[in-house]
Amino acid sequence: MKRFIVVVASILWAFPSVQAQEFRLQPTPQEYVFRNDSVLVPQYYQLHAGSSVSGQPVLLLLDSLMSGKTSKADFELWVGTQADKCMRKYAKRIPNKADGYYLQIEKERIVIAGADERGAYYGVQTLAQLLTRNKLPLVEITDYPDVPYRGVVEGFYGTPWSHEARMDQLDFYGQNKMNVYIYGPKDDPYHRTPSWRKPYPIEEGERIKQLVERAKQNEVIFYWAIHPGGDIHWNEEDRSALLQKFESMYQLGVRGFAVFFDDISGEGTKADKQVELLNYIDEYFVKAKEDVAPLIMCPTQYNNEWVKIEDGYITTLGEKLNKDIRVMWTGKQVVTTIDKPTLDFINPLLKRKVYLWWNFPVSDYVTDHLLLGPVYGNGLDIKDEVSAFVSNPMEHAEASKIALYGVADYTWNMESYDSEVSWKYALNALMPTYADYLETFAAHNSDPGPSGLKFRRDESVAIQSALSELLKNYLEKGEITSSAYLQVDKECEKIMRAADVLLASGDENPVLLKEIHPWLLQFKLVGQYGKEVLNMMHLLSQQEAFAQSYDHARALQILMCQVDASYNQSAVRPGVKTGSKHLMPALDALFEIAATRYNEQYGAKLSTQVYSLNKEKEK
Ligand code: LTM
Repeated sequence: MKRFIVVVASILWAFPSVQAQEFRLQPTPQEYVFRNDSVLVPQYYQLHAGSSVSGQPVLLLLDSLMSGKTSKADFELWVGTQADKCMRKYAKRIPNKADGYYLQIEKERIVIAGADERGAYYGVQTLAQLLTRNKLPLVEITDYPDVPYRGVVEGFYGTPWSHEARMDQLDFYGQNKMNVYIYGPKDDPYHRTPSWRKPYPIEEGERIKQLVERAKQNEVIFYWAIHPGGDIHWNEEDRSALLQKFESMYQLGVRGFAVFFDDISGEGTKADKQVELLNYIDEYFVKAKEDVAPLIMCPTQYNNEWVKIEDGYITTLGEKLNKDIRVMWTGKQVVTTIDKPTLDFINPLLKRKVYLWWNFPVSDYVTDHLLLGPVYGNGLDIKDEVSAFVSNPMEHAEASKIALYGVADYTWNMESYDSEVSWKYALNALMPTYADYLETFAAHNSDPGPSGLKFRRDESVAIQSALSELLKNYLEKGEITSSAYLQVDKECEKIMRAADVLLASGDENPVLLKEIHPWLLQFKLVGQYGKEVLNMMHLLSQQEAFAQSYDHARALQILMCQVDASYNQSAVRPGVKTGSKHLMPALDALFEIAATRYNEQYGAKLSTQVYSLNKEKEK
């Protein structure tokens, strides 16, 4: 139970500039009390920093946030960890949890006391959020994460993130209190077959150095993963090739290592050989170095459904892998939400708490879709069953932040996690000015569509029942239900408006805009199409007007096919799908019914089938 949670009536008072959205701390702190008072952000302050944080990111961040440091100021800022003498007074208030911190803001002082150095850093990150307001609220926060390691595994197939995207992501992780980034893009040849044995060319090595440095500044552990299983020979030559590669990464500054054996067949899948290699790396590299984080591995059987107890793969890992080696796990299936029974099954077999590799919002198996919906469906009772929780994102780095924001919130404080609330704040964080428009877009771009992996998400939630009511009554009774009709009509207008506003949003978030551009073009057409299909329904008694409406709807179908055939073409699943779970199927069905009725009524021969490029090619 939380010790105290009093808030929040006063928060709006404390932040009079808040209009669109109430102020909220991200991720949601464990315990906080806002007093009904505030203090102006001090122009000058006297800094008292404990020696445990000197020269650390915590002070760099503080410096970047608050100018006016002077020994003469009355306002004091105390920062340190429980290892510092100057923090003794607060010892009882510092949570006894890794990455935890205590933050107190009073009229004449701020105190940031970390359980450890990263905790102090997170205290400063919380202060950074409070500093975005005109005045600082008087507050006391006791905070720590539920899951010890939280973050991202760049582990997808497709175009790896750019260097700039990765640098920016690392800042995002720091701001959202995520402490792990695992580098393992499947299509980096130096990570996987064929070139895992080779060192990076000098320029690429330099970029990795920069990533490591940026990770450090953000208190993120940078892991570099190797994926040798596709062509590894279980001999000394390959073992030393792998160790040499790790050594070359160590020389670049990397202090976290992982070995992935997912998605392979043949020789590389042998459990006893994997164990032998991993234990060797653990003993003669990871532990011998003394400054390297615990080794992580991804097994070949990496989800409950694939476990074959009888072949001994999982039990061999469980029994023979050194205890310190972390084992990744994707859940019940490859792409799925995570529940406690899944973990109750696998943890005893592996004899450790799994290092969760969550395949969301990754879209490499459905590249024609964007996965921009809320993070929901994971158990709120699993914090004690996982050693870490990392999310595998989309190749669209900026768009992935919508989900990553939710993952950061969920893994920090499960009990308080509210997926809808978190999602809305995520949208606001990405596009403060146009958050409502982005929400309209994201609400219709959440579901991956049908795939072999059978993972589905809610989509178009607000309009779902109106769509089915409209369709059912039109199909079965030939009736237009006016409330549902108006709701769908309004939504289509919202869609067109959102698409235009976002397409013209310029400087608001150009990186995001570039990533989602093809889907925005398609989205606008969907809105226009919806409007025209609704017109068709309404105009059935007016032959000429109906025919014009029909022509336009048909033209929009052709334009949508053209967008689908022109953008995102190199992908596994080429094309651009939007609103594909509920909206488009309902609109297409309404189109077909309206056209059929028209033909019956006027003895016409309009095509009643939705235009499709494939059907045209077949002709
Ligand atoms: O999930 C794992 C462990 N491996 C791969 C990922 O690289 C891939 O991104 C996801 C989603 O397609 N599926 C996998 O099997």
